[in-house]
Amino acid sequence: MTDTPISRGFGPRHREQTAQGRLPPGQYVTTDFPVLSAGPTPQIKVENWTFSLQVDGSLLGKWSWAEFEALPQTAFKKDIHCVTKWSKLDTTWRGVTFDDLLKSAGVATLPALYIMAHCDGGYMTNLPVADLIDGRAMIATRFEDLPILPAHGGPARLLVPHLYFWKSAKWARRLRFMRKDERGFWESLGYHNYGDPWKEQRYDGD
Ligand SMILES: Nc1nc2c(c(=O)[nH]1)N[C@H]1C(S)=C(S)[C@@H](COP(=O)(O)O)O[C@H]1N2
Ligand SMILES: [Mo]
Repeated sequence: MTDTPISRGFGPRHREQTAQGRLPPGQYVTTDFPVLSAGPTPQIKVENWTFSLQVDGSLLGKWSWAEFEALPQTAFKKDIHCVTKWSKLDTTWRGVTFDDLLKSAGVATLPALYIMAHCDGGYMTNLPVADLIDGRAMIATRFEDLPILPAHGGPARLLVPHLYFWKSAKWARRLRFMRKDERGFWESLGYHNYGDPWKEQRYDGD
């Protein structure tokens, strides 16, 4: 499944032009994949990995690696945009959508409007639940058909491609519903609370 439109007949000659329409203000296209981490890369063994969904200190769902791998898998082909101004076009990922995670946990009614993503290593980022549902986000376990490298967030990272990439939490282990919005790591250090690249919401007040 992909929702990036494919324009037949657009050759390399037109690539620049195509990229421009897909490039949020202030961004440039890169073909390599920079690593941006606020701390060391945790080495996580999938045997010890679990993923959980929480509200008010209680569990809504918890999955082992094997259980997670048995959930419905979805492919994304998306452009990603880092606040440090690089964008990478047409990145391909596979994983479990937030919708399918809710379904698997039997959560029919959303318990709150905000989510905090918690990661190994202590990184956190906050998101409105509305930005995770309706196929807009996944917990990705594969990048370009291979397991995600540890530096890029493997074994599993959040992927919310329509927001600046700091919202795509690497080494994600827990999503916690919050009744009131709280700020994550970068959001507490002056970065924008929401981070829409198309509105260039880089810093607080943008
Ligand atoms: N756990 C964790 N997730 C994180 C970060 C981090 O430091 N720790 N950095 C964020 C930032 S600022 C960006 S731009 C992307 C970078 O992902 P990459 O290293 O795969 O390019 O991860 C985001 N997710
Ligand atoms: Mo970033």
